[in-house]
Amino acid sequence: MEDQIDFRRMPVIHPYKKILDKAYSAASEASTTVSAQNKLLEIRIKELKRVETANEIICDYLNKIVERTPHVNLMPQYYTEIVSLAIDKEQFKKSLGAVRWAAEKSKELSTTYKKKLKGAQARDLGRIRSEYYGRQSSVLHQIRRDFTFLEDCRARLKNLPKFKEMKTVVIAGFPNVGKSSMLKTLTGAEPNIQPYPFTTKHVRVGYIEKYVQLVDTPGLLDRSLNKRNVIELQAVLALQYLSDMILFVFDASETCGYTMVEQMSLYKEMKREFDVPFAVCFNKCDLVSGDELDKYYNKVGTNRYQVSALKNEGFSKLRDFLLADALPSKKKFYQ
Ligand SMILES: Nc1nc2c(ncn2[C@@H]2O[C@H](COP(=O)(O)OP(=O)(O)OP(=O)(O)O)[C@@H](O)[C@H]2O)c(=O)[nH]1
Ligand SMILES: [Mg+2]
Repeated sequence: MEDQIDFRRMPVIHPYKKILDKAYSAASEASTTVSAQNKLLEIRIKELKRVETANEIICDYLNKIVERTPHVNLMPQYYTEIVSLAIDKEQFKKSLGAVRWAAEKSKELSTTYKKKLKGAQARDLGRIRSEYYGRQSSVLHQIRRDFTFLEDCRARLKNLPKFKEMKTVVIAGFPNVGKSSMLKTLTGAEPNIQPYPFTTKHVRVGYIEKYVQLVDTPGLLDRSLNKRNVIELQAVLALQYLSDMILFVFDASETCGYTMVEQMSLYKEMKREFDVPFAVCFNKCDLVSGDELDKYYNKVGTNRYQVSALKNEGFSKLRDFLLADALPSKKKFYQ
């Protein structure tokens, strides 16, 4: 499945004239290698060689596009939804269908014209081959817009974030609460950074002992859920489809610029929206006293932790909790 949804495998889709130029010049070159004692026979073989070579290059290229382009129908649902935000999914299917059609049509043309060349009078050979070139060019001309469209899709989709199939915890919360700092502290290593298409925003992915995947979304959740733009929606969809758990981060010190009341209301909104287990972290506890936190601490369920990402304090219990149902002995769904 991973291979099928890697848009990086798609070949660059060149303008159709470039493919034709390449095919016809390779055809001319290949024909120069042909020689036969009988001059008439040589001309026939040369023309056959041209048709064959041009067809091989064109069909190989078209088939490569079809084979290496991920098929929308075979993708997991969350991926299809993200793809639909980036491109016109129906047009994508049609354009891929058009390339498949062109590959079949090109094969058919070469068979027809090779037959014609074999049975034709010597004086007609050149004309027949150029008729073949004309018809082959027209097949690619007909799908020129599909080429442009697919190339545009490739450019947009090649950078879609990739995730592994394992327990996935998405870190969420207002901007500046310390989500990225927590990812770094929890996973130790520098996270692997994945770009979102059309934007400078990135998602960061880190791993706890190879068993838990942590996804850090950029500071998106600063508006209520109905006012999102496309990029924000992508992150929300990723949350919806990827997460086995959401780790909601509060900035207990409020230095992020959002009050605890505002943060609590986002937390409640997310609890309503996402039907997955939540764990809650009160971060920046180095800046506040425990008493100040009490009234919020009791409102967030039992999976709650007080930490300081800056000082690397309070993480061992949280780490154990996140690992608890993902370790190999307990793995049920993630292998
Ligand atoms: N005092 C203190 N500062 C912290 C702590 N954790 C993070 N910070 C600081 O808070 C600021 C924001 O941290 P980030 O980790 O970038 O926050 P973020 O939630 O990823 O921010 P966005 O990506 O914009 O949503 C940085 O200046 C951090 O150094 C903490 O535990 N204590
Ligand atoms: Mg961040």
